[in-house]
Amino acid sequence: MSAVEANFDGLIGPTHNYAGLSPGNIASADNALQVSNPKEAALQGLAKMKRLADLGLVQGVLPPHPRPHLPTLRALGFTGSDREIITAAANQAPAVLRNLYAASPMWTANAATIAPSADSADRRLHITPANLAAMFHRSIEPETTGRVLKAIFADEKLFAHHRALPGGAQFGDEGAANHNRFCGDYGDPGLHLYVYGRKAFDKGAAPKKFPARQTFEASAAIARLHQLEQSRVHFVQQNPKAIDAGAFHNDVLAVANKNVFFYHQEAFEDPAALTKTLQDKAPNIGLHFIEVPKAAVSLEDAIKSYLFNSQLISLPGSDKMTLILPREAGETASTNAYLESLISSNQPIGGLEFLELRQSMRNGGGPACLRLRVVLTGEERAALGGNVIMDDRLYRDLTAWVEKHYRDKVTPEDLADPDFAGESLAALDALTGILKLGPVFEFQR
Ligand code: SUG
Repeated sequence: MSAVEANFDGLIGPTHNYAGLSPGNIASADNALQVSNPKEAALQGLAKMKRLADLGLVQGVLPPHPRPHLPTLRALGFTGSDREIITAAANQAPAVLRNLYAASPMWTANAATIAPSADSADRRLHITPANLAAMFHRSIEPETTGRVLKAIFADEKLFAHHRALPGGAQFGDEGAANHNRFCGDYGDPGLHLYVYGRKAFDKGAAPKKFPARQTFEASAAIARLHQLEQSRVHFVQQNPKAIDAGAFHNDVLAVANKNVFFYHQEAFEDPAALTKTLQDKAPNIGLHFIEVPKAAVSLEDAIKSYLFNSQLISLPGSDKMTLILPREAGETASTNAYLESLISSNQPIGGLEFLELRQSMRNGGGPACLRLRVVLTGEERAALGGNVIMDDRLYRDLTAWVEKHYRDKVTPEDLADPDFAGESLAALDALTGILKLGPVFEFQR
C-alpha cells in the first residue's frame, strides 16, 4: 500500500512563556522567568510548517490548548468568575497558575503515539494520546489532545483511538518522542523501536539526577494497544547517563526515517547490541545506522545544539534524505563540523536545512519536538477532518490570526493579569473557526 509520512505540528499558543517547569530539560531551567515573545514563536512555527509544505510534504497543524486551564483551577478549589479565579490563583498559588499557563501542547511529538495501519492487526491506524504524567503542566494535555485527534482522524473504520494510559508515574508515557519506526517505503510493514527511561516495577538502571519520564510498562502497553506483531517490536532503555546529561526524551539524541537511524553514541548503553537486534528483527528493511561518535560531538554539545532533534525527511523525487535542523546545530562548532563531514561523505543524508526556532528552543523544543509523524495511505489522507493541512491559504489565515491575537512580549507578571487570560482564550475560540474542528475545547462545550 502506498503511503506518505505527514507531520502534524503544534501551533504555538498565545501564552508561550518561560516558567522553568521541566526538571531535567536544561533549556527550560536555564531560561526560567525570561521574557517570551509568543507572536514571534508562533510565526517561527508557522514558517517551519510552510517550509515543509513547500518542500512537498504533507504538513498538518494541531491547535494550541486553552491556557490558562480554568477547569483545572476549578478542580483545585478556585471559585468565582474567570477573572476572580486568575486573581486568586496568582495570589495564593502562583506556581500552580504558571503550570496551567504552559503552551506545552506545541510539542506534538509528545501528543500521542501512532501506529500506521500497515502494522496493526486490524489494519486501522492506531492513536494513543500520551498521559504526560511526569510533569504536572503537561499532564493536563491528553483530554484535549484526544478530542482534537478524534475530530481530525474521525472515521472509525480507518482510525482507532485509545484513551491515554491509566495510572500515574508507573505508566508515564511521553508519546512519539520515545518511539521510532523503521520501514522500506512508508506503506510497508514497519519495525517499531520503543525507548524507555526506566522500568517502573523492576529494579534496574535508572538516571540519578533527572526524571526518566517514559516507562517500559507504558511503552509495552502502547505496543499491545496498537496491535503490533511482537516480532516487529523492540524495547530498549535510554542510557541513564544521557537523561542525567539533559536528554529528557530519546528524540534529543536519535532520529529515524525509513531505513536510516541517526543517533549519538551515548544515546543507548550498548548501541552495537541494539543495531544487531534491529537488523535481526527486520533483515528485509536494509537498516543503515549513522552513529555519531562522542569524540566528534560530545553528549553536552549534542544536547545543547539539538543536532538530533531534527527532522530526517525524504523529499519527493530525491534519493538522499534531508535533515531539518535548528539553527543552533549550525552555530555549535562540533556539530557544524560533523554535519559538513556527513554530507560530503557517501551517506544517505545529503541535504541540510536550518530553521530559526529560538522561541521554542529556549524551552527545549526543537524541530522534531514540534511535530507528530503520521503515516497515511491515500484513503486515510482523504478522510481527514477539519481544515488542518497547510497550504498557502491556511498559512495566510493563521499568520493573520497570530498577528491579530498575540502579544509580542510576555513577562512572568503578565500571568497574573486576567486580561491576558481572557485574550488568550478568545484567540482560541476564533481559531476553531479557521481550523473547522468543531467545539473541541471545554469552554466551547
Ligand atoms: O516537556 N518543555 C517541554 C519540551 C518538550 C520537548 N519535546 C520533545 N523532546 N519531544 C518539556 O519539557 C518547558 C515549559 C516551561 O518551562 O515553561 C517544557 O514543557
